[in-house]
Amino acid sequence: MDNPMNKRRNFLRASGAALLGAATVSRAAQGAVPEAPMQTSPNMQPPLSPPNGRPYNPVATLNGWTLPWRMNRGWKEFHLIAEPVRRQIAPGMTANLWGYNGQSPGPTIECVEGDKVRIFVTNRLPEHTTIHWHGILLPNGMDGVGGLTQPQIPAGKTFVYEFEMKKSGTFMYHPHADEMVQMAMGMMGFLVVHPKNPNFMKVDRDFVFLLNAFDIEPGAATPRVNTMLDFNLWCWNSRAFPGIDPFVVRTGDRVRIRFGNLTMTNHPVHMHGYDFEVTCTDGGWVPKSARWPEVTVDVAVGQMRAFEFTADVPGDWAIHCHKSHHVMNAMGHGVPTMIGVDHRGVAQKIMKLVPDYMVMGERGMADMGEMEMPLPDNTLPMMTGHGPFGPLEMGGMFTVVKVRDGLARNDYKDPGWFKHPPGTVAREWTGEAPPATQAKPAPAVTPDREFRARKPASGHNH
Ligand SMILES: [Cu+2]
Repeated sequence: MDNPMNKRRNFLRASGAALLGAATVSRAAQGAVPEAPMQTSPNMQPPLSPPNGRPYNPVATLNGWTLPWRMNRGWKEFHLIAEPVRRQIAPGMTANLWGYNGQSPGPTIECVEGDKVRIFVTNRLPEHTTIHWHGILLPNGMDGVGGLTQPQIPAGKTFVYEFEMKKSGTFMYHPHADEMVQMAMGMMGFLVVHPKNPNFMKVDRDFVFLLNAFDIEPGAATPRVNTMLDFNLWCWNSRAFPGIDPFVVRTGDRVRIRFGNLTMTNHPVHMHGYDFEVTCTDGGWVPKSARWPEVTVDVAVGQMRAFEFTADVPGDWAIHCHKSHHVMNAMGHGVPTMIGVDHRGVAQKIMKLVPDYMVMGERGMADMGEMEMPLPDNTLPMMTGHGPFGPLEMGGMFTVVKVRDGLARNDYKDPGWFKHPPGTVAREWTGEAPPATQAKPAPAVTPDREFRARKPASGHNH
């Protein structure tokens, strides 16, 4: 495309790549703001191995990427650009959001305990903003609360944050200015501080994502920003199923999955096939003696959790929020419960008046996963996705942990559906049906003596 915006992006992307290779900065460039790399793809980019500075094991950002930096006289320098972006939520739907460096969420920032970081923030939004570094221990004036610890960053201006990373762990960043609007529009990002010792709590695969939610009217592209509770698109990293990447894992890998919740409600995140332990929160690492096994971890608003497991059973294991309306896309709200309602006759009468009338939900809603319902443009089906055995009937906060034998260490490519060994899939029973047992009449209940004895005589029951 010939639009000047794309030209700028391509230029910056190219210079971002060059930036990576450069361990030092020329004297002339030392005083200048570093280039801001941009990302145009909503797909997961390979983990970014550190080209300089202290070594660490990089994370993989679901449907996201890591922000390159430059080293400048002992400081790790990053450049974030707050700006309007277009984000594909899933194939078939793109939203007008606000984010950083071309995407929502913004790029993951990775650094190491002890690093001195300098983060430039350029504001290309139509209003002021700030960035709060959620969970990071830092000097008060670097905390990013507009009006309280710093002046707001006006539209068009660049501010700089400088602090030392005092401890390792799992953190995030988000505006602390016009918060309801700016978070409803998708402004947030992940921040990982790796331990100084790369062998501390070492894992083979380390995934990160943020839970976020939008309220986008079917057929529209821009979120409503005054919504308090009634969001209709439940996302991981501004993606909804079937747009969320799978967690691709090699059999035997030690795996960590870290997430933060910037929606306005809690999410019980449930993984099938494994039990796991929460090993980190936004407050820090959880000591072994304080962990307990779980298969679901509830993450409250503004919290972060990381859990770990050893991937010793191959398969396609569902992972999702356990609130059933959070594994659905928009359109779910106005549909009445029709289970058990007999439509015969009624449908014919209505069809005389409304030729396209369709009866929905008489036997449950599963038909809707299969049916190609007419939808407005730029709208995701409410229940969708296809697996190797048919429609998945999911949406929103749902994806799959794909555990496979023999993957290469850095292979995060989708391996396709699991091929189950013969005889290991639930199947239809075609033998003789079990004999129908007739329920025996229940024996007459005789109140037992002790109970009668204890019964209060006065009739007071409490
Ligand atoms: Cu949820």
